[in-house]
Amino acid sequence: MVTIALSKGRILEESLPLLKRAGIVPNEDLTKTRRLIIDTNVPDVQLIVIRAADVPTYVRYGAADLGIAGKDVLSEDGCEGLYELVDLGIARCRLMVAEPAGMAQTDDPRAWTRLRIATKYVRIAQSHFAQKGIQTDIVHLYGSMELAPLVGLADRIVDLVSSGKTLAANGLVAVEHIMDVSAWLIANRAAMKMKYPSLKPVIASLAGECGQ
Ligand code: PRT
Ligand code: MG
Repeated sequence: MVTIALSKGRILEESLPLLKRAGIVPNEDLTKTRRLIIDTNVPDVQLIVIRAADVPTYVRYGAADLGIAGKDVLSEDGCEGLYELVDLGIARCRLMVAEPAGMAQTDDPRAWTRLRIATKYVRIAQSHFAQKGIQTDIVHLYGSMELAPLVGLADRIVDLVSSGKTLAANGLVAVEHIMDVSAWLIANRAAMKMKYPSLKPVIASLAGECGQ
């Protein structure tokens, strides 16, 4: 059996067409079912649907052989014991530093020395600013980072931006780019050795369908 870990939301929406073109179709409507393990039309391929940030953990422990996760989640995780196999080029966005538009009028990122940042990407933010010699006080949140500067919890945020509409709706502007993000196919290292013959066609068809 080959188990592929996916997460609800954007990754699932954009992975399903990719899986379909690779010949893998779930036996149930994943957006409706409450089931967490879903069989597919391919007898030895099953899907599990979990939280985005949990995908590297399931794959690391071998509970899933393969997984699809955003580069943001993978960088924050560190990916120890995992292979990052293929950039699937889906669920694209950018990890940015953002601040209130009023502050941005006079703020110069080149002059930053100490920042109070709200984010769920604690490791990425710490290493990004440390490399630039900027000290940080990080407020660790699990979501809705855009709210933090509006209520004085932090001055700035590190968060994902795709259309920019969420920032704009909250009076924020992006002032620094940290990384481009897209979803990657990842694999458990031991499974790549022990189960390679059964993983190979799945990896090859997914890689083929994303144009790599
Ligand atoms: O729901 P859960 O808490 O389990 O996890 P999650 O909310 O992170 O899941 P999900 O499905 O929203 O995102 C999973 C993955 O999608 C992320 O890890 C990214 O790799 C990728 N992705 C791509 C995004 C976005 N684009 C994105 N725009 N994830 C989140 N956003 C959010 C962003 O955080 C911000 O709040 O959308 C908002 C900004 O969007 P725009 O279009 O207004 O700029
Ligand atoms: Mg979500």
